[in-house]
Amino acid sequence: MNAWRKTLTAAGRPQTRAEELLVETAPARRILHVDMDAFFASVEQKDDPTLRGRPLIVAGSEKARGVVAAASYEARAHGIRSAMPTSRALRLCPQVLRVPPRHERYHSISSEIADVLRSFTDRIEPLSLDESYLDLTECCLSRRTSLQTVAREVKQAVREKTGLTASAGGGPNKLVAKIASDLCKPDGLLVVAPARVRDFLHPLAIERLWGVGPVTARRLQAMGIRTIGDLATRDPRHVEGQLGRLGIELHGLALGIDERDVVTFHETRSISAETTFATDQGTREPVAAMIASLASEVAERLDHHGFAARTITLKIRYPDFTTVSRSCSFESRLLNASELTARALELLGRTEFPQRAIRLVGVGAAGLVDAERPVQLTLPFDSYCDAPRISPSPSASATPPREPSPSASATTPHEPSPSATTPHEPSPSASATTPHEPSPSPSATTPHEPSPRLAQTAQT
Ligand code: TTP
Ligand code: MG
Ligand code: MG
Repeated sequence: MNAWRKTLTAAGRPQTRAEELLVETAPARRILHVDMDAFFASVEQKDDPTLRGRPLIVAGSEKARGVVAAASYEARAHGIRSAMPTSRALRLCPQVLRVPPRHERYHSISSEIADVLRSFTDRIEPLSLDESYLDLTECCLSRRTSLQTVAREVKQAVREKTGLTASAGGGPNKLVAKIASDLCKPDGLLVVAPARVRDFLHPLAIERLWGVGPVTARRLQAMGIRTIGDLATRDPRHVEGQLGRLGIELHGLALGIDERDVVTFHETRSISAETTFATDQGTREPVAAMIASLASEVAERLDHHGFAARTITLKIRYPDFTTVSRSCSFESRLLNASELTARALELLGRTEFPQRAIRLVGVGAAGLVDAERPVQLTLPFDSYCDAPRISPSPSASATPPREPSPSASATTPHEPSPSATTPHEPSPSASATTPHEPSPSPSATTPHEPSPRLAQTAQT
């Protein structure tokens, strides 16, 4: 990360070709997304060899109106998917074997996987039991090794420790890493070099883009936008006119710009303060004053503990008790109350206030780091892939984009992500408890439709 990247990404996206080139040539991060293949089903097949190679679902019983948690790849060949009613899975493949879930076992394997991942880096962000982001920048640079080589080692180490396969996607940011690992499943490895990011993203269906749920996808399609490339070539002002701030964020992502940091588990602690108004507030002044007061309370507590925050969250409750939160992350430190206040007020602009009055407001700081901790340095060595430079394999990038499965919805019984189970509130991911999409940032428990929030500034 360098000063150019900071300036350009703070502006949202490069304005000229020269700026684009500067972003493209800035030293890139090495982000890896690792996701286990058919996780619960694979654990069952590993533990009981008689289940191997057979269509299998881990699911509640049909009689208890259970749903499929995981389907082996053999079962998927029959069209069976996660979140499908068990009864439907049985209709699609009458010979499918059903095993009830054993959550303790999956948790225990998940911690074995975490141990393996920690042997490569401590910059790990767990998203759910079977998937994590790793920031391998320092690991690659200090070992003078390509991301692809380290990714191969990660897969191998996971396999040796657990007997299970993982798919791994690598790239200069989370967006690319996650899409790459989805595309190369099962047991795949796909590393996208920074210079290939746009070639990689642009042919893909718009639903692949972070933050595009079914409702946003329909709105984009109504604008004639079907692929990520279609969105990238649109005038961002037009997209903003249609979708507001979300449109700008999605447009940046379509250009391959995603500065979100890998937020490690211990950094997901947060400090927050909130208050319920005596009467619902529909005007800006009292709300802004309360945000300023809450922000200074949070800043004082940060100071007291010697913390600085990377993520700020604004929580809003409307009179009907619908609660939403909006976040943004920063790689530079937020040190004082006025910065916190200014950012929280910006986030207020991403809520439905003042069209809807506010019952409760809260300000939270998350992604806490030691205020004294030195900023990570970027070393000069910049090799990304093995030589010769590896681009997405034609077979992987040619894979037809998978339509988002019904499991992407927030109502599926997905395992809560570890970060979502931390007792600290609010979650650094923006969440909306309203059942209506789009929320610009879905809940932390739905890693399949993650937040498009972008870092507003980059590290110094
Ligand atoms: P996923 O990683 O989404 O799926 P998967 O590992 O089964 O398959 P893939 O190879 O496509 O990654 O989810 C991990 C586990 O979380 C999954 O094995 C079971 C559980 N889960 C649910 O319980 N309900 C759901 O709706 C989904 C999607 C997953
Ligand atoms: Mg998985
Ligand atoms: Mg997963």
